[in-house]
Amino acid sequence: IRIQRVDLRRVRLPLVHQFRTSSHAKRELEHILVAITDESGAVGWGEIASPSGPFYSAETVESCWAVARDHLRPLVLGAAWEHPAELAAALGKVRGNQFARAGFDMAAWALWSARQGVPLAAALGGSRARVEAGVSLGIEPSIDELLAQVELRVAEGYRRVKLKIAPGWDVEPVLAVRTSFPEISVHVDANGAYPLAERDIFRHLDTVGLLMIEQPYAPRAFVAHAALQEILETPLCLDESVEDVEDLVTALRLGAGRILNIKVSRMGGLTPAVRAHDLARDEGIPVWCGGMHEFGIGRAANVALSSLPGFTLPSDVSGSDKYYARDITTEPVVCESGFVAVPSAAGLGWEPDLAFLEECTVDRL
Ligand code: OSB
Ligand code: MG
Repeated sequence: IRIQRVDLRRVRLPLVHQFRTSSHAKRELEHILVAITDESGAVGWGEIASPSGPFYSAETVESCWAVARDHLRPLVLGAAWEHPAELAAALGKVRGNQFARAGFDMAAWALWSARQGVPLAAALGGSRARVEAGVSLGIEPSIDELLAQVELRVAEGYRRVKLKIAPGWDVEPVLAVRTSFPEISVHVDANGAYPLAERDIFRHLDTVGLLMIEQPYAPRAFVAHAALQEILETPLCLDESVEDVEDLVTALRLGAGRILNIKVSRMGGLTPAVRAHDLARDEGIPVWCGGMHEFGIGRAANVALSSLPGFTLPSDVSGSDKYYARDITTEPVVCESGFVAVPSAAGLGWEPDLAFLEECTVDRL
């Protein structure tokens, strides 16, 4: 396969509900879409779902745009490949910049699976017909507003909620949700907001019956996570810490967590995400697929990835409507009774809505 054309566009969508994490709040998102066209005219779409600012990882929309334009696009235009893993290896010449690389890797898998005539999920090794979805709830202005959000999502059929926590917004809101909704599974995500000396909050959260505690400390703090895991019953789950498979090897060796959140964006694409899945499965670590508020293209990739056998915990693959009044695909991703159906059509399974994309595109190349 030779890619003859690479189109990049920056696309903006408003969020239906403000989302606040320990680091920042957002009301609209700008992601970069990558469309690659091969010699047969087949097109594959990918999404670079980087946040605007460098608060989740070092990347930003601006850095992704520059790296995509100046480094990844030329690499993709120059490469010949038979399988997406070969293209991913070529993209690996660029260090870091996982979000940017992920968009190209995703586009290659979408194109390749369509050309093979198989659904992306099957191409990746997935076998599930539907994947269990959870929702991620941001920090709300009050506990009552948080409880209202949980109630809404439970009424929609979700049975697992993840609550964002931060110093000053942790034990109290988590206990309130736990006691008001005893039947759902709850997990918390600190996005690395706690100082390494903080133990008491986590000892307290350890008594609440949480599914997991996600990324309590800073990304590079593998040793601190291992020390915390030793004193807790609740599994720790790494997110930001694991940017490549070698980080996972480090985490496993140290015992820095018992669950892994795999994100296509954070790992640099579907190719490394599948590798991380395989390694975690061999080591007996349950995994789930994390999200970055993806638009329909990235969301479709998350659904496909979540169909792999090691994804035994609910993933952050909520329906498009959780975030967007209208998604960029002709059909939205739909969650029913807590599950998203895995498409059986060849390729990504969702098509971009080209007319609507024109309306939300703010820049292109
Ligand atoms: O830590 O999982 C995270 C969104 C932005 C940055 C970090 C995270 C998130 C989410 C979104 O929790 C989950 C989703 O896409 O549904
Ligand atoms: Mg997280």
